[in-house]
Amino acid sequence: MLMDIRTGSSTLSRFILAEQRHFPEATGDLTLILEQIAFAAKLIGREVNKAGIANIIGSVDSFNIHGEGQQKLDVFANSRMIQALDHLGLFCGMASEEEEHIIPIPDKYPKGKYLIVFDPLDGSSNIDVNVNIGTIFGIYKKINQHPGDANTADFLQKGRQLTCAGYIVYGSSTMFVYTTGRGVNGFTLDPTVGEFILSHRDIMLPDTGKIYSVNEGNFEKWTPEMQKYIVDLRSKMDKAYTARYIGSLVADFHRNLLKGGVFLYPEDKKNPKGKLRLLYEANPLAFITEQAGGRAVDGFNEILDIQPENIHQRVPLIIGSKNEVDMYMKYVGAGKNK
Ligand code: AHM
Ligand code: MG
Repeated sequence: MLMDIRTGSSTLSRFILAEQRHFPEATGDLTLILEQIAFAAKLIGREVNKAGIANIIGSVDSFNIHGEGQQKLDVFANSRMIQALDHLGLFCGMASEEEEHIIPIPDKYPKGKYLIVFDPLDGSSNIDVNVNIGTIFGIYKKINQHPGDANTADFLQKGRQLTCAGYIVYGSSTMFVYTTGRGVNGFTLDPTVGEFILSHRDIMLPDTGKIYSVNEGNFEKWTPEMQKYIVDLRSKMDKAYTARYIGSLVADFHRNLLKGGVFLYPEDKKNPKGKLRLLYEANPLAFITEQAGGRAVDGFNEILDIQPENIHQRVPLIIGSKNEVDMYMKYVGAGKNK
């Protein structure tokens, strides 16, 4: 799976083009979109890397719609994603975790058949402390038969209908990971040439892993079933589980994708519907997870089968290696009515 980036010399562009040939009906649109996202990621990654020296760290005097203080880099990342994509003539609308309403395509540009949802800078509470953060995106086709701009209803598609999903993690290196439903591949940015190079081909999540990732500070707020699951993971299972929690979903997810394990952000007394967002976070990562052989649930349903009711909907997220997620479902009583 892990390739030497000196010998595995396929660039992201070359790889996408080769993939496109597997879809005879492909127009090249998705290729262009992914290249533009990669370009936005390079710009965001550059700002992330120089955040400490560019006086860009810190809050701006605004709050996003969830009431969280927005960081300057959140604002930067959000606008870079929009600017990279709005002019292509391929989208009829965009939705961002950072914006209350759907983002229209400016009138001066033609409209296309795609919709994109994104979390421009996930894990933003970690910006100030030099910890890994990321960008998450999902791409759909408009299925409702109306011309022109997308409306909110167009975004309320199940994750199962995703055409493409991916994320970028800004870590010790910058990595771009995506799927179009034909497996999951990862690309590492070679900063000396400014290209994403195929470094992780056909990523498969181990069926079981020994990592569990959860904010255990919430223990007292969890349901008894959730508490029992974690207590048993810690003490009674036949192998030694180990806890790893960064507090940046993309980074926690990425580590577990490569090493195996489970990430959990369940419902709790403070967040009765979970904390993470179905459209911007859970669905794209669930698509990647299923493509890599893993599983993602909310405790009752597969994440990808949930019918969204609004674009900023939160959802409990339990995601990762199949065995650990199956085990969670046994503990919380899957199948019972909510
Ligand atoms: P955000 O930074 O896009 O708002 O994402 C929310 C973050 C996730 O990256 C992470 O998994 C989670 O919130 C951590 O929450 P907590 O600090 O409650 O453990
Ligand atoms: Mg996020």
